[in-house]
Amino acid sequence: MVHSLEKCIKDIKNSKSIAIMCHTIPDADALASMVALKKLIKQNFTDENSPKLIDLFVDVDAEDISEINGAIIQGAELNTRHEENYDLAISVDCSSLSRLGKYAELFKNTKNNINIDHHVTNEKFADNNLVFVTSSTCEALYRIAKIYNLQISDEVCKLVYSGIITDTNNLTQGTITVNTHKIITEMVQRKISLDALNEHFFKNNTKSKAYLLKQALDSLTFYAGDRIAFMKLTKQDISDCEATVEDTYGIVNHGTEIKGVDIAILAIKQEDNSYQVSLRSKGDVSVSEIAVAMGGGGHDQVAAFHYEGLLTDMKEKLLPLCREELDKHPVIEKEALFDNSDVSGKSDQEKQ
Ligand SMILES: [Mn+2]
Repeated sequence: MVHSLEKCIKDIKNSKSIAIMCHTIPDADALASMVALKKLIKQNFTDENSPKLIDLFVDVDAEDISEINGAIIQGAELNTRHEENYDLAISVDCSSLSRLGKYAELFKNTKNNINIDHHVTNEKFADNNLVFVTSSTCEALYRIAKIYNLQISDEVCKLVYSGIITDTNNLTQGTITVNTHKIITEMVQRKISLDALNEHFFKNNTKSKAYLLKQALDSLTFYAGDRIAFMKLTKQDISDCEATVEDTYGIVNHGTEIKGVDIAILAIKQEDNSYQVSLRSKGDVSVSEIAVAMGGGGHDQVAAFHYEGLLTDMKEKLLPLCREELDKHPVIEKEALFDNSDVSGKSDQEKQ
């Protein structure tokens, strides 16, 4: 890893033009890692003598980026191609070449390319693949910056923090490690206003998103002895609620918040009648292999796939896979979380 990391840093130093891109239908981690990477490169590898052209690309319509995530890229120019051929292309937060959407071509055709990501299912599609098992791509970038002793500005910290909290549902899921907490400690020590970021990402839902959630909850159905919670939406629902595609993020988590539910599914019918399906799980139940079997990918507890065909056919394939996974993890009675036997009411004298 160190070797390829060194080569990446060298490539970044030596490139005069760089195209940074992330996956289509970008989430906060994808957008924040693009902007953070651009800032890191500008702050550490450029000056008047060695200017660099750094362009950001993401295959998405502007109206499909929510106000909340829009704040991340505000003022950062997107999708303007200033160069025909770039010296270097870097993809962030993207597990496969095809997820770059229409910019996959640009990535593939750039003579040097780097893939920085944290998805365990990453297909290592670049010349140089930096895939870290971390909470988020933002955390991976921060780690790289620390390894190379790069200058990390407060603004970069704010972006990194945003990527971490959004990819871990406010530190409640995903691959959170001691390192994740160390980074947050460093940010608290730097007196970065984390409260404002928490409020922005977690207490800032639009009315449209609330209506969309209502619509999704209306469709809630249970399977496998109530261990699977299934919800569906359509693109029509999204426009009826005046919501955006991004407003659908997080809705699937409401399924796993239900007692006894181990797998939550949200299927969103697209305009072409195909389905974008999100999967969530909790405990030891993993949805990553299920997503792969359905043609997608992701993490143990967070995964997704795209399905061409009818909803009934999709469910006929998906639900048995889920049941198979659930059979590997039978319901066991949960141990008491707290041990209060030492304060059970009887006085110590009585016990003797
Ligand atoms: Mn991510």
